[in-house]
Amino acid sequence: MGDIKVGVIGTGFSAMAHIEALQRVPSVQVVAVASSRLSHAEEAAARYRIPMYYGDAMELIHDPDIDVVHNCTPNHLHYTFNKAALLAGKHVLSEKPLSVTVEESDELQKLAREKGLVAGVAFIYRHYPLVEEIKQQIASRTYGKPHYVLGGYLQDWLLYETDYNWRMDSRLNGPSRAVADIGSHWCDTVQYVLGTRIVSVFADLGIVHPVRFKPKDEQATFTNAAPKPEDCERVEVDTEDFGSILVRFEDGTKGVFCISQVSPGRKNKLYFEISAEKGALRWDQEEANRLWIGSRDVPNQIQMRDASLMSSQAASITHYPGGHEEGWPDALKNLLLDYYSLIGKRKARKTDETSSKFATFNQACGVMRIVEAVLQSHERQRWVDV
Ligand code: NAI
Ligand code: SOE
Repeated sequence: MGDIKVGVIGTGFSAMAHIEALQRVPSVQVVAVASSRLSHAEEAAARYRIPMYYGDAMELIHDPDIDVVHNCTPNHLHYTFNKAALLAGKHVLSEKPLSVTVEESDELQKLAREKGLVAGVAFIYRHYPLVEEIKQQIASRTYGKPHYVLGGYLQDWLLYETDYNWRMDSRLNGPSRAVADIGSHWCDTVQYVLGTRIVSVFADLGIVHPVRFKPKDEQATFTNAAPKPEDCERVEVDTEDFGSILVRFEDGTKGVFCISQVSPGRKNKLYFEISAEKGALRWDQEEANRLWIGSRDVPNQIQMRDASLMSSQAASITHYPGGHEEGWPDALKNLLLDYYSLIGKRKARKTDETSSKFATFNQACGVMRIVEAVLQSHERQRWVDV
């Protein structure tokens, strides 16, 4: 059993993924789970053999046995639970976005720094082996200096007016939906890879369904079947379904990305293509084990994820031989291995903290500033500095 004791708040998609990934990290043990519904926490505890469960997240946060809190709740609860956990002296791994406003995120990153706690955000995509490989190739200038980046993050799960989720309610989600939910991942990943920050944005956002059908029964899902009108209420939606965003980076690189939760056939397509002096590199989350290398003078290449062909940094987060496909759950495992390695060093009072790769509260606060600048740019229809 691991000696770092973890409590997970939430029992939904993200929380279950965290619990499963935590079981792949040698030094930790999940000792408690909390949900707003006690029965959900009890079910999750039984399924994953977790000894404690709570119907109130604050009880988990104040459980003296717990060293680290994972906050896997809807966006509007990130600030409250992250803050309470830091004040209780717990390390925190929060789901993204860090909060729903820049002010809240700023307060959280300051608090984490003051308390000296390990505070990370689950920006998972930087933890894929081939994303790390691209980062290393860019840093070593294998293809020269980058000048242009394009890409996007496309999904289709909110295509129909009958697709509904708490993310449609801006009181629970915050003022930005597609940008904060998936655009935040794109910005974090590309900033990580390029090693430079987005400093200016020009955005054009859109809403396909200003009115959606919300199931009266909270547990119902209409993903595959058309709902009956009597089972729904019509609700107004004021957050974006899609958007196109021009970006400028601090080092002079320019770029563009699109985000959409209403693009048929695109399930979880986070992709980016970096053009540099002597070549281009492209990665697509839906084909995560392939790296496209574009050339002007020789045929283009596809590099498969294979530790023996990659940099030591990328090889170190590759766990299976080439051809044994790794994906989203493996990237989450990598994030946790990285995060808990730092907590382990703290426990052992080792001072070398420089090699951590996970997104800190400070970096996630920077992403919140981009999200806010995007909303302002769309409203004012002009460039906005981050
Ligand atoms: P979900 O709706 O599947 O789960 C939310 C969970 O929060 C539910 O179990 C609910 O019971 C719990 N909850 C709600 N209010 C609570 C309260 N007061 N106390 C305790 N628990 C409470 O939502 P999902 O998809 O898991 O999203 C949760 C968060 O995770 C979001 O912020 C989302 O952005 C993030 N997320 C991040 C991913 C990533 O790639 N890093 C992947 C999926 C989600
Ligand atoms: C829903 O859009 C979602 O689950 C996001 O919340 C995640 O962060 C993303 O990784 C996948 O899609």
